[in-house]
Amino acid sequence: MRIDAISIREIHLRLKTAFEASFGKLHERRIVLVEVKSNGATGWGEVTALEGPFYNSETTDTAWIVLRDFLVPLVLGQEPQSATDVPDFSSSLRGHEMAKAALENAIWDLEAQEKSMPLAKLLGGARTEIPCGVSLGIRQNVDDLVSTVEQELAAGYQRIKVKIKPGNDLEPVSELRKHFPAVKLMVDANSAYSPKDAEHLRHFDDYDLMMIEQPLEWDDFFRHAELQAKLKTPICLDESIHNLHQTEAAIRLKACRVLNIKLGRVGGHTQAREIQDYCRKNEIPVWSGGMLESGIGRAHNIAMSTLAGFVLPGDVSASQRYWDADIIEPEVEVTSRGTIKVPDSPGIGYRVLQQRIDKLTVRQETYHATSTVSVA
Ligand code: OSB
Ligand code: MG
Repeated sequence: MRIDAISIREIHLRLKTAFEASFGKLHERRIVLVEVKSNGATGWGEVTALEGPFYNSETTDTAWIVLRDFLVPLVLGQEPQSATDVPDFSSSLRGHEMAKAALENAIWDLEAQEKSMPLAKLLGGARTEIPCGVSLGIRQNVDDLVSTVEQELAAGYQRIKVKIKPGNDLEPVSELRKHFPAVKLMVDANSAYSPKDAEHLRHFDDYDLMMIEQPLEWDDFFRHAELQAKLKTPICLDESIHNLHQTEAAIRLKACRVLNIKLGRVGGHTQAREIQDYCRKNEIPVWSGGMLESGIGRAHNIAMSTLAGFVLPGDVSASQRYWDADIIEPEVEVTSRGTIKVPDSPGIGYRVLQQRIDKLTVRQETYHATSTVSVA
């Protein structure tokens, strides 16, 4: 396929309810969408970076610049045999995985459409539905949290993750365990603790948690390994993992026993697929993280979650939990069993609502490949 044109655009989408993590509180998403055209078809990808560099070093605006000034020129006019060739075009660029992922994933969507195949199938996924959990932001009030958990369980979700930070951690967890003794429960610290907190973190061992996600700094495998040796609760790495070789390092150093794969954070489907495969062979359970994505990013997460390594419920949940109205149709819905049915139409499998996206767009730039002139 030839990459004929690439558009980048920024849309604004207001979250139904503000989301608080240890790194801050989010009210509105500024999302960059990437649209790739080839032979009359359009593929879509989403940059999952947040507005500020508080989760990882990328932001909405850095992704815009990296796409415009570096990635688009490297990919425009190329003729990849398959989307797996795309990482090679941008291998000279360090970091900026979320910007790279949006472009690569759009080309995966295109390839799946070209082959009239659901993206999940093109990736090699076998699951026809994926198990789902929810990620709940930090609350000031524990009763609030308990009633939210009640609602999410009633909606069918299979596991509950709560965000924690120092000063708002053991109390909500012990309260939730009291109310929901058998629920699959886990916590996510987003790097809010330091190695000095090891004794404090050991108290989490009393609550039969599935895992504690990213307790320590985003780039510190060594101290996660030291902490894991002191905890019964498995550590799950999120922020630390950007590629396969870091995955290998983390697992061989015993820095974690579970992995959260985020498609944006690891640079796209090609790398995500390799990471989950390595984890499966090394008996490390994997699940799909989320970045408060719109329907386009969510659809890509669903396709990725059909791969064999994704054995645990992910943070991939219904559109309705985030947005008054999503930008795809049908919206992502969750069954009463707490699963999402994997769509079986070609590409990402959801209709992209172009008119609604146009209304939400605050800036857009389109680049066309210069037509090749054959010289006799
Ligand atoms: O650490 O998993 C995280 C949201 C934004 C940034 C980081 C994280 C999260 C979530 C929410 O936990 C996941 C979701 O519901 O999309
Ligand atoms: Mg996390």
